[in-house]
Amino acid sequence: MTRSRGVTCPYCFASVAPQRILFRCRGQAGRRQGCAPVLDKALAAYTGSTAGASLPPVFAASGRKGRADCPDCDLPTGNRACPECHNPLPSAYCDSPGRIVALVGAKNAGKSTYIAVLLHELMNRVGTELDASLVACDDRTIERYKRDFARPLLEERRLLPTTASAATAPREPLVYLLTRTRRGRFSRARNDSLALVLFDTAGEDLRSREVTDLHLRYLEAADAIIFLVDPLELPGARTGLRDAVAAPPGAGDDPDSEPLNVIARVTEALRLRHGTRPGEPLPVPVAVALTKIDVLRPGLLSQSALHRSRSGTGVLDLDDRDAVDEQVRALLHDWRAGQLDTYLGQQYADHALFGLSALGAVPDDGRVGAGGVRPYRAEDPLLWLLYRFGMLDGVRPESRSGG
Ligand SMILES: Nc1nc2c(ncn2[C@@H]2O[C@H](COP(=O)(O)OP(=O)(O)OP(=O)(O)O)[C@@H](O)[C@H]2O)c(=O)[nH]1
Ligand SMILES: [Mg+2]
Ligand SMILES: [Zn+2]
Ligand SMILES: [Zn+2]
Repeated sequence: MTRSRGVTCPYCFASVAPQRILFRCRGQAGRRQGCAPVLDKALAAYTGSTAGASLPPVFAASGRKGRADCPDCDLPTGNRACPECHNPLPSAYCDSPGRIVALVGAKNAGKSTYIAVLLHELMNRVGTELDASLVACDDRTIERYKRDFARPLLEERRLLPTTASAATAPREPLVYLLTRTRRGRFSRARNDSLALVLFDTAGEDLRSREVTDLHLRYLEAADAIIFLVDPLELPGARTGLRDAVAAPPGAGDDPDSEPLNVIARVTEALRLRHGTRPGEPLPVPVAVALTKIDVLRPGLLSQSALHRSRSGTGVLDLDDRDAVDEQVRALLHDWRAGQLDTYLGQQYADHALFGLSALGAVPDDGRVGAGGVRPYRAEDPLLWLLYRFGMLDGVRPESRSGG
């Protein structure tokens, strides 16, 4: 993928040349005589509120080394800001190749739940496995992750509310820096960093062709797509469900929310940016995941690739990958959703199929099941994307030719 050397602002998705990045004065702290806070109109326009928008001023400077002196108070600052929306551009974000991962799917597909669980996995079990740290790039990300995702779902074990449309609530991305230490056999350990931008879209906003401006820019800026599909919404999947699981009321009744129609709208947005001809496949890798696979009959999964846990050795097991891909493809075809696979194959140069469960069990009455959140293969799509981005090795344990 070719991208300009600039930075894509993770808040407004403007593409910013490095010399245009602004600095923000560090202001008055302790005995430091920095500039006083003033209302930042650009920032207030972005958040839709003046609350929290009174900050020390921004200024332009050639700050190639990541620092500049404030023209008013002479104090040096390393705080950078987007010239368009004035949101902070964390230095780790400016300095590392950023990858914007668009997480899309119909209403109720499981996007918010997935974000909560995936980030938690990366900060804990999977992070350890990969020798990787996941660190939030700004304070708002830390706060928002805690308030909107981790606390309700993981601590209080309540299901997350429907995500509000971007038309009514300002959407904020979650911006993280993922750093992996790699120890090559012959070379010294080195660190690879990747800025990961996740944006929790409201399924509601992907229902119509008039996707909001912000969504359009987000989708156009995406380096990879994770597309979540709820098997409960696939009419043909009903026979494969556990007896206790009822399809959601009205499932499959709204053609605008059908997975194929949602991905078609996303694809149209991506074509705008890439300027590809209609018959030409898009270069953006797409991970398509069936969510909530805990609702499937146990018999459907036994002796299948999806039933096995991943080996978990800090590499991508390509044999396992092929087997899961095959199995999910077979499930989609059995469920009369083979069209989805065919469409993705036509539109994208590279798509991979996954099956996962963020919760690990069917929730009950608005709450996570009694055993707590027990994710199953939730990290698989991200591992594949890391592999595609060159940050994770792929191996074939069974055939010794790989590696
Ligand atoms: N059985 C099961 N149900 C799940 C799982 N993840 C989510 N759900 C159910 O799906 C519902 C919707 O999940 P959300 O994560 O809020 O869905 P969303 O895609 O963010 O929906 P919108 O915000 O409306 O676009 C949850 O309230 C749960 O009932 C899972 O792993 N297993
Ligand atoms: Mg949501
Ligand atoms: Zn911006
Ligand atoms: Zn100043």
